[in-house]
Amino acid sequence: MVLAYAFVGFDITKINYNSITTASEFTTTKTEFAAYYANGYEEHFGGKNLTYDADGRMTGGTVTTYEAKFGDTVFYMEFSMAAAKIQAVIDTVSTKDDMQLMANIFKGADWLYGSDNADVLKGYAGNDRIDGNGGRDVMTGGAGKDIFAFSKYHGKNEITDFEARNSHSSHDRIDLKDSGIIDSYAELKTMMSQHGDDVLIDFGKAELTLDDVTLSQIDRADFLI
Ligand SMILES: [Ca+2]
Ligand SMILES: [Ca+2]
Ligand SMILES: [Ca+2]
Repeated sequence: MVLAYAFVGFDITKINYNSITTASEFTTTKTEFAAYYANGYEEHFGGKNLTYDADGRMTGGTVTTYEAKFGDTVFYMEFSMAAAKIQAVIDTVSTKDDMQLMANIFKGADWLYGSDNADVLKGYAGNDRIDGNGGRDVMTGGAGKDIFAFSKYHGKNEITDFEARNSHSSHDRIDLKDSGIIDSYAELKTMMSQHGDDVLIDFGKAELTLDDVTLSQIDRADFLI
């Protein structure tokens, strides 16, 4: 299970570890591989038994944390991956393998927390819990029965692949238990409308768009209230 937290707007689909090859300074210890950029940005991989070759490339051990910092922490995640696999991704210019790495890291049941700014969060396979928090977030659950948390403190969020129970055997749900907005499905229903291909749930200030979903596909079972 991966725990991922964004503290400032973060786009998980834009991760490109090849940029590490452009960093100006590095830390290469048994427990940390860190890259420091001229502009102040930092990337830290924490781990166990990390080993390196003469060029400072990771060759062995396990990476268990990743932290991006720009002054404060921008993004943090806890996971487990062979350091050599991450190094292989650092070595290539293509971002295709970065996305494959993310799909691999997030293949289980994960928890993803967004910042108060605009985030792009993706759960990939597994039954994930995704909470975008404030800001205009774009969330993708991927395969599996995902739960998207939403409340009046959230911004204008979008779920790109909401799988309603009526149309999918393994379906996603929206958790409104701590929403502070509604306490019945009847009330919720009055806030839902069809906007083109999408269902819009208008909570006033906060808004949730379910892409490519029709109102007829949505029912009480799609929500935790
Ligand atoms: Ca996942
Ligand atoms: Ca957010
Ligand atoms: Ca899903």
